[in-house]
Amino acid sequence: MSELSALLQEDRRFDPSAEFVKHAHVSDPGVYAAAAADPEGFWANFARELEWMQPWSKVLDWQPPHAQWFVGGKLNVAVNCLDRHVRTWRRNKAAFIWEGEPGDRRTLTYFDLHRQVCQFANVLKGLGVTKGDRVALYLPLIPELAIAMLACARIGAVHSVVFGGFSAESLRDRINDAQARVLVTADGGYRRGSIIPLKQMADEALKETPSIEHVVIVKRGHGDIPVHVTEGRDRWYHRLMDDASADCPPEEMDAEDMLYILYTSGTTGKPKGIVHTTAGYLLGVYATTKWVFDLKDDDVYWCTADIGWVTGHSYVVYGPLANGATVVMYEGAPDWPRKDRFWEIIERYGVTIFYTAPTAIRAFMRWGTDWPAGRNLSSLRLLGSVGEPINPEAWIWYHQHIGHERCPVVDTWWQTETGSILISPLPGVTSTKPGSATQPFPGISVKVLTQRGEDVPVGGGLLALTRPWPSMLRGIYGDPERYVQQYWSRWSNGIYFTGDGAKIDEDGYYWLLGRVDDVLNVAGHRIGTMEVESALVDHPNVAEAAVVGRVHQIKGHALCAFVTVKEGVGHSESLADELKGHVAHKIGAIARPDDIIFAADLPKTRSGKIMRRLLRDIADGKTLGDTTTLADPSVVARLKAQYEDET
Ligand code: 7RM
Repeated sequence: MSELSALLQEDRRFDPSAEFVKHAHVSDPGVYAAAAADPEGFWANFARELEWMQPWSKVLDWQPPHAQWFVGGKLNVAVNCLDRHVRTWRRNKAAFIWEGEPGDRRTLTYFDLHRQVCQFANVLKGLGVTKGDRVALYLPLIPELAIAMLACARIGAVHSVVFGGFSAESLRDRINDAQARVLVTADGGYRRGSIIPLKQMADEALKETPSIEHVVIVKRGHGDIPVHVTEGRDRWYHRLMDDASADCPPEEMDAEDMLYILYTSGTTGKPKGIVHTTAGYLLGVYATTKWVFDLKDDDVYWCTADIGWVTGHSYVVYGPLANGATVVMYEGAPDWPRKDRFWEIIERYGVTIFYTAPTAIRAFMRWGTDWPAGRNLSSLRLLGSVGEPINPEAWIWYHQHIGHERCPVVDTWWQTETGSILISPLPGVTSTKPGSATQPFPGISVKVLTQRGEDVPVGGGLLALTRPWPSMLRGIYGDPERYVQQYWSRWSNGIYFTGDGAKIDEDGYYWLLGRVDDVLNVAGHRIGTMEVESALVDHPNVAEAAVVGRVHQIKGHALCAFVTVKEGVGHSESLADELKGHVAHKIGAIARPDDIIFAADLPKTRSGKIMRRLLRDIADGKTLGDTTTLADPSVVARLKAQYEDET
């Protein structure tokens, strides 16, 4: 692999500065050995920093592949994120500093947030929601989304957030899979100056969601977003809140009670409902937010992710609030109205910790250094990256032009399933190498294995997790078999398969190499090739479709769809556009294919499997490798010639 050798030539190193080390939460490299010698003791010590209603009797009960952490312990996530701080000097500390894309601004203190969470918890109770019920949240990036999540946590309801960029059909499928009783949505949100009509899309979904009894609508717009209110079913958030009491005793939750479900793409057409529970998840996000970001009370912390993704759940809401941090939230796009919107926000609020995705960094690089140079970024002291491998050039650019060579860069590897960061530098300890996520977090056991499960001490293979960790997923909602088969069956029962390729270098540093399954990472978003294929073949003119990722300068991967059409249908530009629109309508704009390539045939093995590897090579313009297992090798040659003609 040529990408691999390029990575291994990356031998620049960046040590933490003496100044940073002096004040860091962790500066002693001994934490690694101590945690490795007694991982359960390590997690138990950290767990004592949380607030418990009843202590646990056993740290870990591991019946592979089912783990229970902090057995017998009772606690409430909202208490840990709010009440605990409200009782201290943090009562009037800013919890959220929010900015809407059109420029509206709001600040909520911990006291404000606590009150509104309690009120909304009472609203949910008033609608009949009780412990264990599912509540679907389809909202823009506004404080009410975090309020609704925490309100669910307070009364023991299970939230399922659906990213506002997903289509009505995607929302419908998630609501039905989770059997949600209540949907909380908004009139709409703002993105690049235009309105996303969430309620209108929700209405479309609600035609086929029999489990939903009530809909709550947050008024986000300024009267500029039309909403249809269905009497008896729909209610305005602000009206319900006006009448709600701010007194809501928290539900005592078992350590293993469900906290939320979040759908993510996998290797089949149907997204998986990843289940996270109370204590282990809270501990994982609490510990990693504190140590990886070196979070202190005077920090102003900004993670740019949308709350609709796991990064937003863990590092906009639960992790930072559990730490009592001040969190910046921004609703919109980085280039609206100008390409320095992020740098303007950092300057305005004095952001000290900034966490974003490589795809954004590569876009900033393309826009040029004048934009960040025109703003005062001197408040920054730490930079983070997440979502996909960061190429060394982007890492160096980020370090130079945003961090002014003063800020450590933490490249954090994790997944929806892992709940919290598992591989990352500790900024006061780790010497970083651009492009490497460096080392497993203390207490985490990682290995690189071959297909057959042999240990790879140095070199490339598949990334595996060899011990359970507190914030691990507890299952796939409603599908226990898929949980076992998807994650725990590649090797021995008890070794978790991440779906990622990785390489360990001579210094024991991990280099993440991207997905090895049918999951693509497009602009930091996880998209299943099968989902896009299903959406394409759903179109009446399409016979077959195969979707692959093509290497893309900014987005990491672009979606490239090879399509065969039905008898009598012609290949045309207008059909290609129609198919792109069809996918966007079915799944959401994030899944809109970049290229549609009409093919006479798709290359298949003799057993009829589409050879995606060959299609990937065609899309990347590589010379083709071995095609001898193909049923008809000429299909590929024709396709390649055609692709080169068309692009
Ligand atoms: C947090 C998140 C998970 C997939 C994962 C990887 C990729 C995430 C990094 C990364 C290289 C990183 N959750 N990934 N972080 N690859 N370096 N620092 O993104 O469930 O949406 O995606 O993302 O392939 O398996 S996710």
